[in-house]
Amino acid sequence: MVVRLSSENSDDCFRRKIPTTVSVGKFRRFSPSENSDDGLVVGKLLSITLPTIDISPLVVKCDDPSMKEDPGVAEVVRKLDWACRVVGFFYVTGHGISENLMKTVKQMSHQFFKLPYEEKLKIKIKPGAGYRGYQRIGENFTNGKQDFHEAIDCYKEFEQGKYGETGKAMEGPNQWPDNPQEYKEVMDEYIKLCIDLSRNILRGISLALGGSPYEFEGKLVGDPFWIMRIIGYPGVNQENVIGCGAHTDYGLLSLINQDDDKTALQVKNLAGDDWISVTPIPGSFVCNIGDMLKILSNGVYESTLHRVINNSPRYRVCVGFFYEINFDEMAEPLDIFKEKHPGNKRSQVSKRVVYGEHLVNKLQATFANSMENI
Ligand SMILES: O=C(O)CCC(=O)C(=O)O
Repeated sequence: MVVRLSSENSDDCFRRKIPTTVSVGKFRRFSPSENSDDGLVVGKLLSITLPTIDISPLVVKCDDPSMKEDPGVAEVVRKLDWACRVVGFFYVTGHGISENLMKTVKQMSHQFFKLPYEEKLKIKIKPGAGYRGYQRIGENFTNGKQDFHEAIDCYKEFEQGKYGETGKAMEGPNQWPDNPQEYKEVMDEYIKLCIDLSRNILRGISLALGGSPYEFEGKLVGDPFWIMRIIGYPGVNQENVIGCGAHTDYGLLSLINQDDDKTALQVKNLAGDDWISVTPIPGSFVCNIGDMLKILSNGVYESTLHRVINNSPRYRVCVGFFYEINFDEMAEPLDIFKEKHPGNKRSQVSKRVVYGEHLVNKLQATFANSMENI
């Protein structure tokens, strides 16, 4: 399971309405003639495809403190700003992770999910294993309803005792199967690259919000937690079986590596009355911002509802990487963004919680839920 806020239980979720001019925050408006080069034609926001952003200039300059001065980086930053304000979802290309590795990760995951059930159960998820491991079909719930998928859940590994009593529930190494061979090695390499990529995209997002490149690397996010879910959605013979119910992601930034030949991920459109299919673009990541980024940015950026319906008769794999804040910190608007965007009040939430506590509570609740229902 992964921590997500649903349309029903989000305490700060809001639905955007678009008139002929698109209101994206209190301080800025895009008219229908603007930004048509971003992969979005604003006048067609009701039926958009998501923007595609080639972030290669940002990747090249990611360790240069004056990256902001680079015209290529400035262009990436402008596109990130647009995508994060208006859609909350975008494709990322030019990210530096090889297409070959992205494919291998999915192929190995297909191989694992094809194994007999008894084999998969050897790495079964359980509280005693830090909630890490294999979760069978129907064990994950979104909005209180069973999702039609199976998964391997992994979390950042940390030393025993590092996060006190709260962290205890999540201690333990990730569980990897012996088959396919070298799965663990490949995934460990992939995770390292996803951590670096998330940090680099967030450098661009930090600039886009008017900060230095490093606002998401300080006290709150200096030791980022992460979650990885390797998800398998069986092919179905009937339409509209919910593989994963509508939710927003809880963390900062999500990187989705999906099968190239099935379209199943859907994003709620701006008017809130339809779903946009996220057609795979080989070699790209689908990137979306989570609720924590909405809070840290003082509500300038938006997390967007999405769901998964695999209408294909074939099995679909998606590897989702979720980059979060520190386990023992509470998400709050950063001072710099409160100063830069004082008019924004959208991130106000009725209750704030330490991230790790929230995660553990959710895991315990979901686990209890699945034991009762299966
Ligand atoms: O399967 C996908 O494409 C996305 C999965 C997802 O939304 C999630 O795990 O939060």
